[in-house]
Amino acid sequence: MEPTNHPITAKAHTNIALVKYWGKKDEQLIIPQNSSLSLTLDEFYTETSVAFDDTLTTDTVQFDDHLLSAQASQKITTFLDVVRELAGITTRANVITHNHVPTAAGLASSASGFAALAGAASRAAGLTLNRRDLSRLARRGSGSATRSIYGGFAAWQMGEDDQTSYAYPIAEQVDWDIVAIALVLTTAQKKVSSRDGMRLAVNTSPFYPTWVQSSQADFKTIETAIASRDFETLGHTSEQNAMRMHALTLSSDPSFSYFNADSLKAMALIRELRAAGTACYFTMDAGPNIKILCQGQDAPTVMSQFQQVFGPESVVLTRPGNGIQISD
Ligand code: 2P0
Repeated sequence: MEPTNHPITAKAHTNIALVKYWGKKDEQLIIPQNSSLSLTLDEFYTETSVAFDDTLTTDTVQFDDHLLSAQASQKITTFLDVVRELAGITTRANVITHNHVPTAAGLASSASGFAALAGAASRAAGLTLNRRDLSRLARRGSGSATRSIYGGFAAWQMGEDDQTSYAYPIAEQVDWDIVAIALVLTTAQKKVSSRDGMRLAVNTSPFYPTWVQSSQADFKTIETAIASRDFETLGHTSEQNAMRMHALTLSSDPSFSYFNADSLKAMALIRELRAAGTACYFTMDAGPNIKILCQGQDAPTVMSQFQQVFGPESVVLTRPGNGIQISD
């Protein structure tokens, strides 16, 4: 394979999991214990350029205009090694990456980051991968990146090995008015990484086998709700699934939590809004920020409630986003 003689740029959006990925059965290849399902979001994305260059002796990574140290770019170099092996090359690369997240939202995600890197690096290395193979490659960087190859609703089929663990589209064009409102409650780094948190759950939570079972039931329920545009079932099941994932952190040894006081306050407010008749539901990942799922018609009401409590800059409206785009 011959690397291209010019940089290749890819743009990939982040995604919010409605059925969460939490736990691996192969740490090296990132094969998950359960299938997951997500909605790609338009507002948060990563743009990455990659050029392989014979004159380089090491990979260089520029991240939001800062040059990363060799230590900070280790995960990227390890990922580029996977691409080099696939392409049969040893050439080092220049990587330039920008995360587009509004007002230092602290929502930067390894999902958009490794999806964009997989797209740009594979094409720059001379490979032409179809989207399924691109999702398998993105998976090697970070599990959630597997799903960010596709727009709209996407699923990551857990599979059992490198060939069978990939993402596929469920509905790339979302023709109903569903939105996610991101509540930015803190921009602080999380204390327990997803990677460490999920390993601890697999190894120590007595509830882990039940999680695997119940998440598969949630997957089927949400798949059906998407097909029938049943927003309430989708929202309710997503919220339940998120809380069951967080129950794994509480039941790990040592136990920990991604909640902070504001997360609990936001959840209580969503339950109140719901009791008063607004169909809105929450979900939460490996950090205290909350995402609210609702329909476009209810977004102004929901947003104004949260703007009053947490400040206008903490509330960001996002809609279903597109799949990966790669320059020629
Ligand atoms: C998800 N999360 O499905 C779940 C829900 C966070 C909570 O995937 O170890 O950065 O790189 O595969 O993908 C975040 O974990 O973890 C994640 P690795 P990743 O979106």
